[in-house]
Amino acid sequence: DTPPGYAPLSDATLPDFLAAVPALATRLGGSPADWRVTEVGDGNLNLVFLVEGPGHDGKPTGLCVKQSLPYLRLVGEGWPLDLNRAWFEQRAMALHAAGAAGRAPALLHYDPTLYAIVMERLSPHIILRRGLVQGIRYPRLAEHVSDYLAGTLYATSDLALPASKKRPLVAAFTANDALCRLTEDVIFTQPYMTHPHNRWTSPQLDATAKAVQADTAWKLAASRLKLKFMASPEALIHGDLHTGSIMVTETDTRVIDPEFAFFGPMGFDVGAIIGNLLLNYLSQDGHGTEEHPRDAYQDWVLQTVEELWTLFRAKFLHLWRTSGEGDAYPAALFSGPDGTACLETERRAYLDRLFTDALGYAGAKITRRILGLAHNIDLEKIADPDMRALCETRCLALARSLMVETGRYPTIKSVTEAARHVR
Ligand code: ADP
Ligand code: SR1
Ligand code: MG
Ligand code: MG
Ligand code: MG
Repeated sequence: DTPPGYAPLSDATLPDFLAAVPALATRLGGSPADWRVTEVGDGNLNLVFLVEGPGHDGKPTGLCVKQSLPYLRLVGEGWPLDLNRAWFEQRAMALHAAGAAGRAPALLHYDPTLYAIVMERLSPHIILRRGLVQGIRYPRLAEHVSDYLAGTLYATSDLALPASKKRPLVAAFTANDALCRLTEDVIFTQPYMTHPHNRWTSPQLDATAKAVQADTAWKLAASRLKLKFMASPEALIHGDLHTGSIMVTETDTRVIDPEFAFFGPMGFDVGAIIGNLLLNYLSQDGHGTEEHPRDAYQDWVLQTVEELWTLFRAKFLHLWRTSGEGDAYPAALFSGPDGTACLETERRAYLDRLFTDALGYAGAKITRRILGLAHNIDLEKIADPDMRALCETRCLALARSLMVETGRYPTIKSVTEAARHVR
């Protein structure tokens, strides 16, 4: 059952929907009959349409319309899913834009009856993961993603927001229960048990998947990370910040798809992107050829991981030093040189804990893409199953170590060195 007035949009009905919103119709230009609609959704959950109109002054203009389906698209109607995820997505887009302006598509309109978001169409951007699989470099990726992470996470945390402003936001996003539970199930639970949703490269990884189910230390680490995910409303996190949620050109970077947003641990977002980049690094041996080796490209991926963390840490610390208005560390308690020094030590310790969290989550995000329900093209596009399984085995070895032996990684350099040497 869907709410009154809701129906999935189609190429045929979309022009009428847009025509009824004057600002959108004006932006597209011409008349609805002139608008070209294509459904491009390649994600796991929703419908996504791109619409192009003649615009003004002969300059064609596009829009992107994203609509919730009443089920999980990847699986089909047999897996119902809360339509309201679109509301959380557009609310997160608006709140995150305040902390990280320009790092996401502009939000243009929200229709609460159709659960449809209208946003800027990104062009000629492509999904980062696709670019990484092709071996394309993005020189500003670390700078832009660290801007997004530091800006969104700091601005929605207790360090920046007075408690009276943050608590109502935490309450509102607590209702994104369906998507939080999806993450809890498919990332932190199912990959570690026998479950019909799971799949892996078989028979090559059969023994590994079985061993994971008997690996108490690994299961404990996954459950501890899950507990932190459930019980740490640190900031409004994106909640699904993998390399398929970032669109890029060589000079621009935009984050899309924050439908999993809720107040959770900051390390989950930071770890998601680091984990996806490490997975991509380890998949490159399956894409390189003698004619087109990927060794230099792999170096660039790891350099990006290092820069991303280093820049994020510096930017987050800078924001905290220069614009803290939260209630947790009242300025009156930390006046004078002693207070200043001890607050700085506190800030650095906070970032050290965040780093540890991020490494654990990076490992969990890698593991789920190899043993769980939803996989990544980085590995899926490796046609030879033996080569794919070799890359996946290395991914799992690194992932387990990041989750179980997190203390072995005091610096981001120690993580990238481990990725280089994992066998
Ligand atoms: P899902 O929630 O189903 O994963 P996404 O938000 O990730 O949906 O979008 C699915 C696809 O639609 C993306 O992979 C991308 O190709 C395209 N897309 C999404 N948003 C935009 C946009 N603003 N501009 C252009 N293409 C977009
Ligand atoms: C059913 S699992 C689908 C996955 O796709 C989304 O993008 C999230 O990563 C989710 O875990
Ligand atoms: Mg997506
Ligand atoms: Mg999504
Ligand atoms: Mg190599």
